[in-house]
Amino acid sequence: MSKQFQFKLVLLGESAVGKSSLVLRFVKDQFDDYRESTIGAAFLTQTVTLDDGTSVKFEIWDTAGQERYKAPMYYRNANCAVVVYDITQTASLEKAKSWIRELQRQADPSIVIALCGNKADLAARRQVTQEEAQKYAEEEGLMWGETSAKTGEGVADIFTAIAKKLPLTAPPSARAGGARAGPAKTGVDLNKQANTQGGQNEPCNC
Ligand SMILES: Nc1nc2c(ncn2[C@@H]2O[C@H](COP(=O)(O)OP(=O)(O)O)[C@@H](O)[C@H]2O)c(=O)[nH]1
Ligand SMILES: [Mg+2]
Repeated sequence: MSKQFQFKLVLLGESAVGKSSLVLRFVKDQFDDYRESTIGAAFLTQTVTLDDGTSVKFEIWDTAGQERYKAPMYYRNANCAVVVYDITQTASLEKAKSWIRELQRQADPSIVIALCGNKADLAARRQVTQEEAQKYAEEEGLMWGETSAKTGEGVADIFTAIAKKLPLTAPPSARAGGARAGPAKTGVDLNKQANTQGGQNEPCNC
């Protein structure tokens, strides 16, 4: 049987950079120009299958509005974070950098962080160059990519790159909190891991 892993992924970034749109594109392959802001935290899952057949299931936590004061709750136990900025808004990169500093200080030290420049379809209005963002990401040891939730460009790539970067052979403590589906669907590794963490078989909804 192929290996299956499950990880918690959080999206962070300034409001309106396209976090919810990226999730919608990744999970449902849809885009909506007029979508309403997310109320509360949305929780979705999507699985990426790697070339060797390993499947990586992401539990995706999308934040909305209340990030500022509830952020630690979102990124607690996160295995990976996608920090999003809008390539047409310089200020959104500054905001992304402040999120990254916070994650580097407060999140699990093994967290995999990807910096994501969204709205790549609006290149004519670009304010953040690829060079600037990529240089910053390199200095901080982050993954980096540009995406367009609107066209779909780069979206699957960034999640697949994260899946490849995650410690798929690491000790259980490096992985997500618990198996959501029953034992038959989640794979041996995942269940073993859930048991070692005090029987947390449900994701944290707090
Ligand atoms: N042109 C373009 N617009 C986008 C893209 N991603 C999101 N948007 C638009 O930006 C606005 C904010 O998106 P949303 O996903 O709600 O941002 P969030 O607040 O970060 O979750 C919406 O009007 C989206 O339709 C993109 O890649 N390209
Ligand atoms: Mg949103």
